[in-house]
Amino acid sequence: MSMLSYEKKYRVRGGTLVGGDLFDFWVGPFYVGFFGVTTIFFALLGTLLIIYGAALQGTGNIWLINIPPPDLKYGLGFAPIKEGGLWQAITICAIGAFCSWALRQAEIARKLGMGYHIPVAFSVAIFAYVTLVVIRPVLMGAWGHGFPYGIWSHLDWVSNTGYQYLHFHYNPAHMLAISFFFGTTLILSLHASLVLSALNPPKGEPVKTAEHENTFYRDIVGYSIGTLGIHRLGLFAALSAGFWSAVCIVISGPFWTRGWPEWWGWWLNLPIWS
Ligand code: UQ2
Repeated sequence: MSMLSYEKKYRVRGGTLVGGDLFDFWVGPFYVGFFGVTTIFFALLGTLLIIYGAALQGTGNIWLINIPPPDLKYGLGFAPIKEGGLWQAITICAIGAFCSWALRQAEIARKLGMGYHIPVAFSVAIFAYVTLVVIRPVLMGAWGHGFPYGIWSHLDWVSNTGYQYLHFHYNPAHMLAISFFFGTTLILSLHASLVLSALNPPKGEPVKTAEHENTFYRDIVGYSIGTLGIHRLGLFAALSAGFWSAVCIVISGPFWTRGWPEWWGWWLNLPIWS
């Protein structure tokens, strides 16, 4: 543990959001905290419920395990445990674990005197998940609109839901989400390759600096966004991908029920064509 001398200086009390000093300690390298305990609780319970669901289904095949949401007839009520109630309990555990994890990130950030960028970023991923299993099902009036928990089954759900709107690629928010996903991989590859090329020169040559990085991009595209700027751009692009993903699915059903190709009728119906 080469970082231990540095870490010791920052392993300080305080910064907790609830419970004061109660869980303010470490186990080995891990900070515990109140939200470490709640994360373990929800994650463990949720995992056990998934294993129970697999046992009920009668499969140990990891690809085929499927825990479906309740039938639409149960609306927004609780369903019997073997008829979607399990999915509801697992959803509660998942949201409990994800939110606990975000709050633990916030507590650790406070201890270290850092900004809240990490919990904010993770919250956008939680938001995308919650949009799929809570916000959209509530807007459509039934938990049955959530996606099933299973590797194969959730892919079927995505495919079926997409075809329900005829051609999901005509969904403008879906277009934005895809562009941000691809854009994120583009700028991360630009950034990672630039940093590695500067920090891994040929044997015997000195490591290069940010001045070299700036100069490379000024030479090739006439502009360098800078070492801080590239990380701001990366965070913006990644969060935008998650945000527009949530938007593209939440508008499908609650706000647009026909095929997405038809949505573009507004363009064909502009008065400028007549
Ligand atoms: C950069 C810079 C970095 C980088 C990268 C760039 C020194 C180490 C990748 C180059 C990025 C540019 C020009 C923006 C590209 C924008 C889009 C939308 C593709 O200048 O500063 O820091 O990693």
